[in-house]
Amino acid sequence: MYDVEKGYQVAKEFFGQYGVDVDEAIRIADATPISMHCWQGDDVGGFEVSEDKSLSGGIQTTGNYPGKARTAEELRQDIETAMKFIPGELKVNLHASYQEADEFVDRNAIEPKHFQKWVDWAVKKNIGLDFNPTYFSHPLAENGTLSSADEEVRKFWIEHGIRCRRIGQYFADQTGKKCIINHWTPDGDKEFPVDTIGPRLRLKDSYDQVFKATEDVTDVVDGIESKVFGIGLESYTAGSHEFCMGYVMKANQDHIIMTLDTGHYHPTEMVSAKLSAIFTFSKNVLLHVSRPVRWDSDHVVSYDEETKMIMEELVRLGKLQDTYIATDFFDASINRIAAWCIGMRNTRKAILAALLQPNDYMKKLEAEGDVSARLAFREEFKAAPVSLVWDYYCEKKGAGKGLEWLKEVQAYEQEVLSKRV
Ligand code: RNT
Ligand code: ZN
Repeated sequence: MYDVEKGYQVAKEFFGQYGVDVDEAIRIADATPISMHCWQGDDVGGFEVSEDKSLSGGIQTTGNYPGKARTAEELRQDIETAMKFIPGELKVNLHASYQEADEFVDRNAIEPKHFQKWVDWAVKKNIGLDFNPTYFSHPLAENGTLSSADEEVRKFWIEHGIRCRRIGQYFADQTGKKCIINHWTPDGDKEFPVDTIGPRLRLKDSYDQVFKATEDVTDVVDGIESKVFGIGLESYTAGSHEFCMGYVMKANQDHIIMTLDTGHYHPTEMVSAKLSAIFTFSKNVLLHVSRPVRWDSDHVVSYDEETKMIMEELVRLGKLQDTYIATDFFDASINRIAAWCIGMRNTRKAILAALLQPNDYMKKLEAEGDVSARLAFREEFKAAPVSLVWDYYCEKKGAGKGLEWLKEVQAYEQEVLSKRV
């Protein structure tokens, strides 16, 4: 029998050799909020009352695993199930397309009341809600949204952005927790455009208009998310990294920050390497934790080198508290609740692992020029017994050690998901 308590004691001795306080690491990892994206549960479909529910905008879910949530009610039930096995402080991240209305309400007409059930639920569970305008999966999104050359279309999406910021304020008022909004537009081109600046100037103007019209909104933070390409938009995106970074830096307002999605860069370009440069100029960052695999940006978060490096950076920069950590992936080929559990648990485990290192001591070695010892320490902690601490923490929180969660998720699949046809 695996004795979790004994494992924890051994881990304490191991980390204690290096002066690492295991309980303090657990405390901080537990208190760090992670915003769980709702859209893993229904393949980014949303619940608008409309005929066409197909996903567009350069993103795609692949797979046909049975049991996806068909209603917001089911989605909340699934989220609650996943939450049982995800320890630590959580928020839930909604998209505008997850509105609940009896009839079709277009994106330029949504109001807080269309999200009342989500709000009531969040208040009851004492969790914060984050939000995203849905600038995709819509007939008016086919030739660009906020960057569209068609002024009517552009106006439509500006209105959508404005309404989303007001809904975000409502979420903050009701839950008592700041609402983090993420703005991502897929706008781009399959081929290389001749006019590459026109769409960008319009996108800038659109964001300006959204923010200008909602200056009274005070409890919302706005991440601006870039992407190198989308499917069908391979050659050009208006909201490139340089564009978004330029926008955020020029805006120079505390609430307008960069969103870095770990899947949105060239394969050898690492978000972990960008963080300190951005923090040189910005107080906060919004992170979309994901996993790129070749062309895809949205695989389930893995406990991989880059995820761990990102969390190490945040800890060493002293920026864990200033970073809004959110997940963003969608896999339709596996049990969707398992996907959440795996991705969310990996995200928090990576935070814990970063805290279970003698970071101050390693900084001291570096400052003293002892680069050999620096490398030796870095390497040593790659195989440190993090999972002994992780299991203890999960068990304490009632989230199940090791793979205990898997049996329960499988049982839920049998009892609930398999009956959805
Ligand atoms: C897409 C972006 C964006 C979306 C969600 C659904 O490439 O990452 O964040 O995944 O808004
Ligand atoms: Zn993203």
